[in-house]
Amino acid sequence: MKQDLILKAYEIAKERYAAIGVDTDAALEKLQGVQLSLHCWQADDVGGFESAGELTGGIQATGNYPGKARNIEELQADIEMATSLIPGKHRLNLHANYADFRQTGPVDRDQLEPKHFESWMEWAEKNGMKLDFNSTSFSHPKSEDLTLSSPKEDIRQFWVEHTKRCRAIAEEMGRRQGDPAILNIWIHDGSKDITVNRMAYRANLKRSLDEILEQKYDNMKDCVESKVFGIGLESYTVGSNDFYTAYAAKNNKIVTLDTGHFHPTESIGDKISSLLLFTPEVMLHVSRPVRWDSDHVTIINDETLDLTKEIVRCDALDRVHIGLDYFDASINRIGAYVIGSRATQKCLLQALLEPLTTLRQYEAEGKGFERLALLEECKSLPWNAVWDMFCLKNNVPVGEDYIADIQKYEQEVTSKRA
Ligand code: RNT
Ligand code: ZN
Repeated sequence: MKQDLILKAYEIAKERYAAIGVDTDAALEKLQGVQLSLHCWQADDVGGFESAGELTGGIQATGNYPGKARNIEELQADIEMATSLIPGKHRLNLHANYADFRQTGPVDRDQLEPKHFESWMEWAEKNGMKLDFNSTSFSHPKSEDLTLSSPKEDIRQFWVEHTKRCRAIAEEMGRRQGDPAILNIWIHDGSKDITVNRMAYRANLKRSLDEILEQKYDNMKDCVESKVFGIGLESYTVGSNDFYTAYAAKNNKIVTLDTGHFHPTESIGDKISSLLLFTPEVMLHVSRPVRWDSDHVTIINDETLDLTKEIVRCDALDRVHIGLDYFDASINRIGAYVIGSRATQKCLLQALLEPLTTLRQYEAEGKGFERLALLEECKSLPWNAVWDMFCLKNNVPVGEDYIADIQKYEQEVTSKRA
């Protein structure tokens, strides 16, 4: 798109927003400060590079679009490509099953150490990306229906040790990057059919978490992620929303809200203000559930807008970490990264452009019509001109121009992967 057109459109939008008391330059500056935590697992369908084993743990990436990353070099190249098309600076959210064993030789998950992520830390530093981290309880021979909640002491201990080591790795990442790495704990533990031991498994999980979290660290933060069900684990999930909300509130830990992990009409946005009154921060896994926890690519929709508006209305940009978590294997995977990241940023920008002062004044005065009218008008204000300006400023393609870049990368790189 022509630069002078973008600049002209921005000037007009700036004036239009100023008329309702919104400073577009300030919104751009705030958006610039938001770092998304990009999930490393979109480009290889959550496979990781430990072994060629199947994906387990009740999650599934559907589709077989050609070109998925087959090793760490390819994954890194794909992430570099994706981030070159996403405005701003972002973080990378690594999973424990993406360890690099090329220098050290392979070890089992209860033996992982920071050195197994050395090459990732070096790569991240070179690329100006900070890291976050996730323990991996799935896709492993010891990954039974129950892991941290297992009544089998050897299985439970194995996963306790794994998760402790993941915290130590996150601590090292955080120390090196001078900014805490966030360690997310999601386990699939649950039961396909009716269980008569709900309490026992939850008590085991509580005990495991207490053991795991005993060691205090300064350069990492812990968060726990609930869900409703997994595939093949439909009747019971040990780490439910109630379980982790209570655990986090009591232990001053962070809750991860995955937008696919709730009942279909539940508002994830509505949870932010409640959590932030009782827990230090919130981690998000932004995704797009379609009929179930399907992990479709995030787009601009009511749910994502509702979520980003709540973050801004709670004045909580510095307490909410925005991670992405979708994995679509049916379309170009790098394109999926770019669509979902840019959509999340576009939703945030719309949130930052709300005339909150006026809206709140209306509300205080009991002016319900005026509040609804202004909310409605905001939907068609020229936020897209501000977005184009953001892309221009960040030297990334404006509008649909990135489609061609992804097609070119597909032609030259990913289509050549057998
Ligand atoms: C699964 C959870 C979890 C995973 C990643 C790969 O339902 O959302 O966050 O997607 O650990
Ligand atoms: Zn998630």
